[in-house]
Amino acid sequence: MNDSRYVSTAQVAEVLGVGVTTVKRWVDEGILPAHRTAGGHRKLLLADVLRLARQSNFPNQNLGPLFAAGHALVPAHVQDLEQALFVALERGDGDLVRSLIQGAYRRGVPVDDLADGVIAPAMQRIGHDWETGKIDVFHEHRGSQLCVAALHELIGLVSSSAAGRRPLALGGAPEKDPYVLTSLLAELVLRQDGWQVVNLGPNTPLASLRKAVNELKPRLLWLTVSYLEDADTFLTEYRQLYQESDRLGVPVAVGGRALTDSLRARMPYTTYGDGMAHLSAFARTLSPGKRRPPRGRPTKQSNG
Ligand code: B12
Repeated sequence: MNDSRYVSTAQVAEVLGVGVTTVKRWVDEGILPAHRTAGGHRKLLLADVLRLARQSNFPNQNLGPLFAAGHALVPAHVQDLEQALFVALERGDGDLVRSLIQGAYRRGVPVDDLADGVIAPAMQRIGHDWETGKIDVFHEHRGSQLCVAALHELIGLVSSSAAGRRPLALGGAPEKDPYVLTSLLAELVLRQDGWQVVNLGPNTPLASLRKAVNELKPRLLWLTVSYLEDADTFLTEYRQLYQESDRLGVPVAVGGRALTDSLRARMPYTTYGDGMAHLSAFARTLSPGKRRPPRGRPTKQSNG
């Protein structure tokens, strides 16, 4: 069976513009972990290859051939991709939404760029069309559901096989906050960077998140806040969560549309980000083995 999560050593050599022996050496040295498929062949995970390509930026790399035939229509530029996704979401074309999102990732667009440059702006336009009465609320719900479904499918594709222990990230959105995409994108970005992730998703009571921090002892806690019913209650519960995380040495990354400047001024946190690229950049500082290596020869990933 042809499993699209895997690529062969020959394909990797071709798209990274290096020799097959070089790829085999990386496999032997553990830079690229190898897997046996059901048929007994040695294969590499697409997610590992894309990460290596992003980290090392090989001078002769051309990721085009990694494109499955069905993804040939994915636009090359982020703005065109955003326009195409917006149209597909508003039209309710689930197959196209899936092709665009998966195709873009396969083509080498990192999940953080996909989140900040494609998905968030496309959803913002959908919200605007709803606000101005151009579309009905059902169009907006349908678009959100299709986007969530396509991103769930991406989880398997981005999840790295990096050998050994991977650092754990934990996160979610507070009680009454119904937004799903934000946490899902945080999960994808962190998985892409080689983390293990426990995503508690929307509507998570902060007292329970505090228990989860205690029990799971993550290396990073993220909190995404898109909607707040009562800022004062949130602040009280959030401060307790932060205190506990701080006591355990767990850094806290926060973001989301509901965290206004004035609210943030009253909150302790380790880092705040406007987008998923900021979350990814911060997460990389916590996991030295996963830092983007300087151009040139890639290094073996250390075990977080
Ligand atoms: C989808 C959607 C919904 C869906 C959510 C479905 C779901 N399962 O997720 C549902 C139907 C629940 C919904 C409900 C409502 N919604 Co609504 N919704 C949206 C919409 C269209 C998209 C939101 C989204 O998912 N965006 C995608 C995410 C990924 O983008 P983002 O939020 O910008 O997040 C980025 C950054 O903030 C950052 N970030 C986020 N979290 C984190 C965390 C960390 C650690 C870091 C570093 C960064 C970071 O990175 C992200 C990517 O760049 C927005 C429009 C918009 N402008 O976004 C309206 C919008 C937010 N909704 C709006 C409204 C009015 C409502 C309702 C009140 C409607 C109603 N009358 O019922 C309810 C309120 C529900 C509630 N309790 O909040 C308004 C809010 C207006 C305002 N000023 O507050 C908006 C802006 C639409 C509009 N233009 O009017 N909504």
